[in-house]
Amino acid sequence: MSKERYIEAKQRWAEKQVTKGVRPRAVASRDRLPPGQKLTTGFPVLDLGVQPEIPPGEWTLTLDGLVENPVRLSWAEFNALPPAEDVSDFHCVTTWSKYDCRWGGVAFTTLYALVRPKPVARFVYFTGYDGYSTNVPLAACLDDDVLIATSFDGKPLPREHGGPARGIIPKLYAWKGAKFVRSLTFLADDKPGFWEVRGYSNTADPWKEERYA
Ligand SMILES: Nc1nc2c(c(=O)[nH]1)N[C@H]1C(S)=C(S)[C@@H](COP(=O)(O)O)O[C@H]1N2
Ligand SMILES: [Mo]
Repeated sequence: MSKERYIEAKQRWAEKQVTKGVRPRAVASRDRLPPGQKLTTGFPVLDLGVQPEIPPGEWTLTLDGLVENPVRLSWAEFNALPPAEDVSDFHCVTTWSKYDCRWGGVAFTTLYALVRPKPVARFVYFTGYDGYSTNVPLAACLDDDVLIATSFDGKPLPREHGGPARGIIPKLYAWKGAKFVRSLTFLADDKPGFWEVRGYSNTADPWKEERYA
């Protein structure tokens, strides 16, 4: 190995350690549990009564709407994008929270750079293969902990938790993370999703207890 390659490798390793170090997530504390939430060690499943089975050969992720470069990615194309991993807490509006969820997949920011949203795009509308939908301000999606996740705890995302791929937006209640995700549409105007039209909060900040509108 040349000296340069060695230094590059060491540098990448050091960067990884820093990445780990900036995410200290050791002990449960009251500061960590949003108001009205209870910690669970299990992983409840919430869906619309259907868990669509999408064979990898048929799975696509469409990114369209107000973007310069709309794309429809196959499973292979999606998985060829730079991988991302993040550990975050998961807060469901039905009052359970789960700490230290290790999600792997592709960072929203990677997809953002790929499709290049037009300046007028301010909202993202996520659709699932089960007909689910949810809406999120684009600004909220640009956090570095927002992923389209395809793995949980280092293993392929189980179907009951939204596999092959789901949205994860840790800073909002979990209904904003579309399971079985099929498309992301960039919009100028907000368009309420499945639960949002049924009285759930549009903004969904667990720290402000924005549960229902
Ligand atoms: N496609 C789809 N995504 C969905 C849902 C759904 O019914 N369909 N439920 C939402 C709700 S209300 C919650 S709390 C989380 C639950 O994720 P989990 O089943 O992995 O715990 O998924 C969200 N994403
Ligand atoms: Mo939920």
